[in-house]
Amino acid sequence: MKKAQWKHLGLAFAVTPMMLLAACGDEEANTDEGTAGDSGEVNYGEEMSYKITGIEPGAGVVAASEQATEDYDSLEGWEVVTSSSGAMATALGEAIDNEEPIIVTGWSPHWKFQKYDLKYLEDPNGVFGDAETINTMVRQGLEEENPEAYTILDQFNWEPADIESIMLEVSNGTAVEDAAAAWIEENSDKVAEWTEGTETVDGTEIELAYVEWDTEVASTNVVGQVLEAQGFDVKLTPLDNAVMWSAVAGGEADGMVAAWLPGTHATQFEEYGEDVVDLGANLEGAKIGFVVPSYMDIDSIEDLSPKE
Ligand code: PBE
Repeated sequence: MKKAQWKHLGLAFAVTPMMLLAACGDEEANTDEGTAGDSGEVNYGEEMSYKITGIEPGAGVVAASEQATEDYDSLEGWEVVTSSSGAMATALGEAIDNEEPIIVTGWSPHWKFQKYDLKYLEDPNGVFGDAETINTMVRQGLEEENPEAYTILDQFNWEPADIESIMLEVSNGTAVEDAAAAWIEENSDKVAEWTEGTETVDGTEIELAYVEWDTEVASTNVVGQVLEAQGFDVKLTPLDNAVMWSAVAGGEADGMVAAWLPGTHATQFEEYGEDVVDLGANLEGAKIGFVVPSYMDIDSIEDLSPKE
């Protein structure tokens, strides 16, 4: 179901030098039109006002994107405009409807790859890191004080296809509570592995922190419902990224299933890592980077042009 994101890799190396040559020779044609020169190359930067469509300011992918605008000569003069994950998705949808260029601060798993034909821009400098895991972090003392919840959180583990199916439903208008409940019902075997070896409780409180990113909304709701079915009194608390980490580190929240490592939340892990308990990956194969519609005629961050 997931699109092959690397299918353009080979092509990029062949195309890039040609495009650069073409760009040098066609400067005037490009400035006149603002769109296509004789070579057929498009000045996407100008069309996008040298703006990258970001999400919440606290997100790791935004920090990495800002880093990219500093590291890549091709992004000199570009700006990452922050907003929200929802606003980014809306902007992406509108651009695609109009076949306009857009660069978003993207991540996977995400429903956008199922709904649209998209690609990651290659990142030869490695600013966005490689494949990541999403880890579960809990507060110190949870294992002793709330062993049943600790065990369920520790055993929570699923695949990109699982979370994507929920995210897609939600993006199509289903309430996340309903999408999570339906997934749980259809995946009782998987859920049974998470609760294996635990006993039900009678209203023990458990608070999970999360950020309102599509991925985390889906995962946190699923885990919350599984805990609820085991008898817990569950509270889900949406926070800013840094606050989520500090809440678990300080024990205000019991845990979270939203730690993107090793790259995306490296700063937060460095700051709070010693004060949280890392229960390891709940999902493998996550990734962040610049994402563009496949109709855009570029493959790498280096194919963009600095602001003139
Ligand atoms: N995200 C989704 C988050 C982690 C989960 C990639 C938007 C971030 O960038 O911090």
